[in-house]
Amino acid sequence: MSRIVTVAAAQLGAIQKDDSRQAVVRRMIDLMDEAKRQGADLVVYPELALTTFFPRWYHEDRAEADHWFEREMPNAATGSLFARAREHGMAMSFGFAEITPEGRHFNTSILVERDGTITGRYRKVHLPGHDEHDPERTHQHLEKRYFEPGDLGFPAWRMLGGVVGMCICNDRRWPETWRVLGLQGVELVVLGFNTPSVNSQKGAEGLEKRMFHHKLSLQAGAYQNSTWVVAVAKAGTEDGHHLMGGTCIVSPDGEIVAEIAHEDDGIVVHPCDLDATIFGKETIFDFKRHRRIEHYGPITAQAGVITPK
Ligand code: CDV
Repeated sequence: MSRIVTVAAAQLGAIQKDDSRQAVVRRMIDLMDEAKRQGADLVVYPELALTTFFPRWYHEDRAEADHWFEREMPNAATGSLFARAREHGMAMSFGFAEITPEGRHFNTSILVERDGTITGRYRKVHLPGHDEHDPERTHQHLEKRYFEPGDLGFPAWRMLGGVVGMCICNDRRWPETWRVLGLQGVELVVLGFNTPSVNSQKGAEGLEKRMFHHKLSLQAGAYQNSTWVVAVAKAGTEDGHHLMGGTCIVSPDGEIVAEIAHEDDGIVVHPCDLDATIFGKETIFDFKRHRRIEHYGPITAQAGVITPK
């Protein structure tokens, strides 16, 4: 039986503060229709796909940001997206800001089966940025103000004939993310990102360097865990703030096999052969044979650095 999953990475261009969820969902449906025309089984959208990247805006009263959050999924704004996915028999993944019935806030992404069932939910673990207004920065990045760290770990799910995992944006820079997914035999990792093209604390770190770090992280994560990776940007200039593109699909060998070179709405499609993950998993990255867990204690026992005396 073929284990080829044809994946569409569906990049969204900028979403302005005043753009409605309904307008964004229409754009997502257009991308999904194109993905269907190109034979995709799964369409992957970015982090916080339904709104502008609102953590750049400081509100003294955190509750003023609550209107960017979704209280249920699907909901009135996204119902048509779920309906179209069901019509196409297409699985999908997208990110959104989640507020739970208990009032907890998370940066979340979901995996949705071809029949519209939500199979997987992931809540971003590695929240970058800060939680108070920081006048030293060229722009704010207040994820730590508006979200709690995810409480679900890094699960993986059986889906589309393989093992699929998710992470979100900054998570891709952390080898711990990839290895926890790798230890579940993940064959496809999908992730969305919103990455400002300049470091808010180091102006000299611009687009070129940031793109390098982005691809370095994805390619290392893919190779070292022998998994496909689909990484999808929200790109372009949102209310004067530039987000880089860099949407791409990476093979289990760590090679970029498809990418988008612009910053607008658009898709790139690739047939991902899940069996291509087997060689790496059975040889150089056969974890059971080669990992030396007796030496890895500090990875879970300490967060910060302890230098030698
Ligand atoms: N949305 C993000 O998590 N962005 C971070 C930026 C702030 C560095 C990222 O890792 O791309």
